[in-house]
Amino acid sequence: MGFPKGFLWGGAVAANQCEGAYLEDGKGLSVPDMLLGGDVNTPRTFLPKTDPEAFYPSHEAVDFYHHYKEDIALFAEMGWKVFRLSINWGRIFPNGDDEEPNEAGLAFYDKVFDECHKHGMEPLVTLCHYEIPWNIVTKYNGFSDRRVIDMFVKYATTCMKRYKDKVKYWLTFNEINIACMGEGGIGNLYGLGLMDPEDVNADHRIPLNELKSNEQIMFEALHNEFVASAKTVIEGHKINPDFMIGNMIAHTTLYPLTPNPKDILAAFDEDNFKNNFCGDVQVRGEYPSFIFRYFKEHNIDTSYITEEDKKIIKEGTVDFYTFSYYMSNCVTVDENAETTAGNMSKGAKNPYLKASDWGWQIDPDGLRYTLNLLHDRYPHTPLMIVENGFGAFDTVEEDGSIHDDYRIDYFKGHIHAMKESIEDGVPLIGYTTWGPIDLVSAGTGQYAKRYGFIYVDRHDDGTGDFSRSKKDSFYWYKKVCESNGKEI
Ligand code: P53
Repeated sequence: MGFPKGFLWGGAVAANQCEGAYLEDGKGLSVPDMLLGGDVNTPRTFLPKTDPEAFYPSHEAVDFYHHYKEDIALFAEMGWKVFRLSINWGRIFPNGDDEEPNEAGLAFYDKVFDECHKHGMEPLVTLCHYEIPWNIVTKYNGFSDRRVIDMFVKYATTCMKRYKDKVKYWLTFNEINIACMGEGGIGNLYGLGLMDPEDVNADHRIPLNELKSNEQIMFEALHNEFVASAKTVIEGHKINPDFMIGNMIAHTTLYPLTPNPKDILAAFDEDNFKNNFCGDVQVRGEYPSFIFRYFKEHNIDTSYITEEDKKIIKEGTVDFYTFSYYMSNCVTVDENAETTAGNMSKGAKNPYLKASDWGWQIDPDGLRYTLNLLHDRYPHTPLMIVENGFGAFDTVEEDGSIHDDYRIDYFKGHIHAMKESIEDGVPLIGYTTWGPIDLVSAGTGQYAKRYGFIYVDRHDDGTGDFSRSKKDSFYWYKKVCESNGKEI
């Protein structure tokens, strides 16, 4: 059977991780602009009073802002059908609460989308990929303030009206469930724009995982994002009924570590909380019953879930379900079990799997399992994998070549798993690999954690000339796209 005709092959980036030009053409500051880099053992730190001496990786990133023509031409050379990117909210509404949008920001994305179409690629746009304007954090405490719902909807509909004939595929919030992934300040700040006033005004570096967080506020803010997302779906369909508007879930697939029924249940509960809760709200249009037990046991007052909001959430369900898949983890009640390395998405170590240098366990079979689980759960909803990839150190040989067979191996396994799922009858419509061009890591802020088919000469000490070159994986993925997945 193989991949269906018209399958959407491509790659995915986020504005804050590739554009740079962080204050150009009227852009306002956003959350990632306040973050310094870390590494596998050292969390990123937050430093709100921008320090001219410090190195903020998002400020220049890989300078896609000035290289987009060259980069899109390289993507097209691989035979892509789709390019997933985010619009940086702060380019359009620099403070988030501005009356009028910033024309220079809108004009930039016009040029980017025109360039995509010139090469026969559909843009797939994420409206908010960890890019909440900084002013919304400091003035409103992010999405905890209900007024931010309408600010987001105004931003989203401004984009949807402007680009209604250029963009068909939209995603509302990147990895909306990141707040449930147990990383304290990271989920709260990246995903929801929440900060304690004391932390906002800090004049010293604070490790991201040490930012203060409060579950009651977190769930209210998440609820406000659900409402903002649903309203965007409703309004978007009025702007263009052909729009496909989706959600986006960070799917870390979870297995019980042992056949101990306690482990089975622990994995089941954690999977519901981390992976299913947000997806259920956005696909089925209502809060799943299991989450109310969690709320009760954690003393969450749910009076913020109003009848009016419930109607909006019911009406604004998504047209397709999209997710990132990088790894699987194990869950156990055994507190002495060995855990995986890395500073994001920790779990118990699976003795059958190898991991990347960042401790992310490599599990292509888990992707077939995940696709089938999701199809069972949401039988009438098309699925799309919008992030999958392998962060690794790359070595540039003397002649400039980069032999990244480890990356090719990773992709081979995962694309094979997709093929298997399609045989199983899963309605998978597309696949965009993460970071097709090297970019700044969200978790660690590193350049050295490279994902690309295209290498960028830019390093964690701030050196490099931003020149682009093709890795071996570039030629390999080109064959995959051009043969519609026949040649893996
Ligand atoms: P980095 C954690 C777990 C799974 C996906 O991640 C995650 C995260 C947060 O780091 O994020 C997504 O760069 C995210 C991208 C990010 C990518 O995964 O830490 O949507 O912005 O770059 C890879 O290696």
